[in-house]
Amino acid sequence: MKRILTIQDISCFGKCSLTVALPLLSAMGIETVILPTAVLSTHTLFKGFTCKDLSDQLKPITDHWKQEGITFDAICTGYLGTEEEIDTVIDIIRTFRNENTLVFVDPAMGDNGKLYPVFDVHYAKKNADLCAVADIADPNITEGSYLTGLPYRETYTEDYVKEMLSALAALGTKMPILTGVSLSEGKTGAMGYDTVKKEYFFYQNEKIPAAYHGTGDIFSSVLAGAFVLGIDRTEALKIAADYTADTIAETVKDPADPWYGVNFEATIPQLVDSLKQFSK
Ligand code: PXL
Repeated sequence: MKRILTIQDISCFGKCSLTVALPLLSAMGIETVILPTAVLSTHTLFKGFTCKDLSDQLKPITDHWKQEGITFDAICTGYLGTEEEIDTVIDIIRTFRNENTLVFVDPAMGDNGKLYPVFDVHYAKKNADLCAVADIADPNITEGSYLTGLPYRETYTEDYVKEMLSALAALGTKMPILTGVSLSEGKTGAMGYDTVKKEYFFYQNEKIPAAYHGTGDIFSSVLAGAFVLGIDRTEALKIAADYTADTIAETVKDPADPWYGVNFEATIPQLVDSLKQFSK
């Protein structure tokens, strides 16, 4: 069984970061080891959330794993929190990485042209150091713009997406993947660049006119899981994008309108089905 380490916060209420990565990766048949970087009462889009930083625990926990000889097929990072924490996570990646480890970075820090209110441009720039050690990094266009210094655009051409992918590759990421990319009216999806094969790849599906928190985390978890399972990059994009779209469609039907997070639990059977053709 493949084993992933996922490093991000645990927001007790709110369906994001570890509370989606753990169930989704487990459902995908991957042993999931968690390293919580902070514990929050809710994610940061709620007012008055509490936050206990766990940075000082990261080193003792990972030192113990090292002593035990624990290894990972992949190391994934999501929402972190401080610049110092990013440095610690880079150290952890260096300690546990070998030639077969997939390092997957989701530089979660903003959306719709803006950073989340808790972050500033220094934090955004520090994320570029993390992307530099990544095999795969999957920012959205907002994050890509903060990482590369290219202007954020609401409407754009394929050339703009390719320019941003090149700028992300120049940071050191082997396979940057931009998310939330719309290459034609009514569509959305992702486009990536494989710096080894020098090839672009993309997948688009129907855009559902609804926005919920946590969809980026869901997309990243499933995408990272699909790569770890050895699924081809375009198929991996399709699995992650279709699962995210199906989950948004399911959530739209919920009269409770849970803006704080999607009903990903309801669509786990679809995710599992979509993987059946790849099981060996
Ligand atoms: O979904 C990204 C995310 C993860 N964790 C926390 C957040 C957010 C986005 O706002 O606040 C704590």
